[in-house]
Amino acid sequence: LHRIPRPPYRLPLVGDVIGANVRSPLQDSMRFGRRLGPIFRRKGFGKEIVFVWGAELAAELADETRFAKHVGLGVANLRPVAGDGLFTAYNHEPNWQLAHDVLAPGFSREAMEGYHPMMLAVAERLMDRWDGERAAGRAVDVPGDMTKLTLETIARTGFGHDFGSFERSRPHPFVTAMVGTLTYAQRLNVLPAPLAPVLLREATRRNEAHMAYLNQTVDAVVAARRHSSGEGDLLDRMLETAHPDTGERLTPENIRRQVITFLIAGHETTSGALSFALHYLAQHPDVAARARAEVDRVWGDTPLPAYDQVAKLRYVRRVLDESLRLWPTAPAFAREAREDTVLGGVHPMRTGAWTLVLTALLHRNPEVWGADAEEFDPDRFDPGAVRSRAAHTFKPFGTGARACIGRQFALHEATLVLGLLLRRYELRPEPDYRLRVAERLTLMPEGLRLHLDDRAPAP
Ligand code: MNH
Repeated sequence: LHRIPRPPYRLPLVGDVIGANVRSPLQDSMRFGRRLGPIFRRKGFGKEIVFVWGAELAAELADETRFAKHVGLGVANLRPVAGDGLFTAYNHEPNWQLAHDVLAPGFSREAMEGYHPMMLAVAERLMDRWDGERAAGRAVDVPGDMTKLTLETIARTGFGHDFGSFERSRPHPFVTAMVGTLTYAQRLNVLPAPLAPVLLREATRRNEAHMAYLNQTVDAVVAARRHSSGEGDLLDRMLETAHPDTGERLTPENIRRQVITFLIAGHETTSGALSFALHYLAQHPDVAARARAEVDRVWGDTPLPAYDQVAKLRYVRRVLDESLRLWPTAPAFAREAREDTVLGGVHPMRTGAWTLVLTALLHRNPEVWGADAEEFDPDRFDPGAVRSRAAHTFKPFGTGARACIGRQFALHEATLVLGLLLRRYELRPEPDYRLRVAERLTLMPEGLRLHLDDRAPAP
């Protein structure tokens, strides 16, 4: 460990407090990392964490024969909510493989094609609302509305449930409870474990209430389905499908964990990704014009794009990738050694020892992305540029067997929505807006509001 650089100032007990802010552990770590180099450590309240953002080291950690997902920190803190659901399951828990095999077909091409009309219907609800705001000359609350959109999308496609988000002026209580538990799970990371229950007594009580609300909501969704039937959505798979080889089924308690997992994992990060992309489009009118021209060319006058027309928006997709490069909304993931090993030929790791891959900084590593790595430029994702880049340097969806199961779902939904919005609106930023990023394990642009203008006639 002594070979790994750490910040110079360290107090007993509290650790590297200088420059640390409990509300922004990730952005603090990015600042430390830039100074300390591709592998570094930080200590807070007795916990020492090793971070990696060097390209070679990250590529090594992606080797599934030597490393695997580690359920630690924020992910482990979500165990009380999400239990052995797919995202929070330990590698050795049998319910991971079982649920993975039962649910994977829910993300096949055929399944996605089935979700497409529902995704379109939700996007139209958003545009109805935005048309009203445009007519009234009001700016829209981007993260708030993207959260409504993505929550409705996963709830309807996955579970046949309608939260009625667009009929509400305030966020649905499910969202408030979810944001509460995510924020709480993040706070536990930055407080000393023995003191957390004391310091967070009030917060802990609130968190219990939030978890109870999440459970209750999910139980109601499942109960409703037991009396009717869905059309082969995720919930149907959970309730009806036996494992093709073993015939095993998910238990009711595990189904509850999976539903919570999918309702949260299935919307929070996509909402952030869409919000950052809209921010960058508003800040870069040249990029927006190019993307809009592509939508016009590929979609023509079809009022409702077909499933196949979405993946053809190559440039819109690059805008999304570039946004996820700068602000990967799940900004880190943890990897543990399967056997005793030596990382980078210098850092010994025992079986089970783990490190955090700091995706947000790996994605800004100048050795990979060049001296202008901090700039927004979708052309970095031109096929030629991608081919000439080292492998394992773009990891917004994690890596290996435990990588994101919802990747295609998120990319389809987000590309579709960006296409529809670009076709309909010109996005104008508020003149004095400076990007601030809020952290609650995931990332979100804080206070982002955009003005909607009628589209300028094509030049
Ligand atoms: Mn998603 C795992 C990022 C959208 C459901 N997701 C992960 C991981 C990352 C991630 C990173 C791996 C975490 C780790 O290694 O500890 N996910 C994203 C991002 C988006 C996203 C950036 C959107 C953009 N995720 C979605 C959507 C769904 C979903 C949409 C569901 C519909 N994700 C999951 C699940 C897992 C996961 C479930 C856990 C998979 C597993 O461990 O088997």
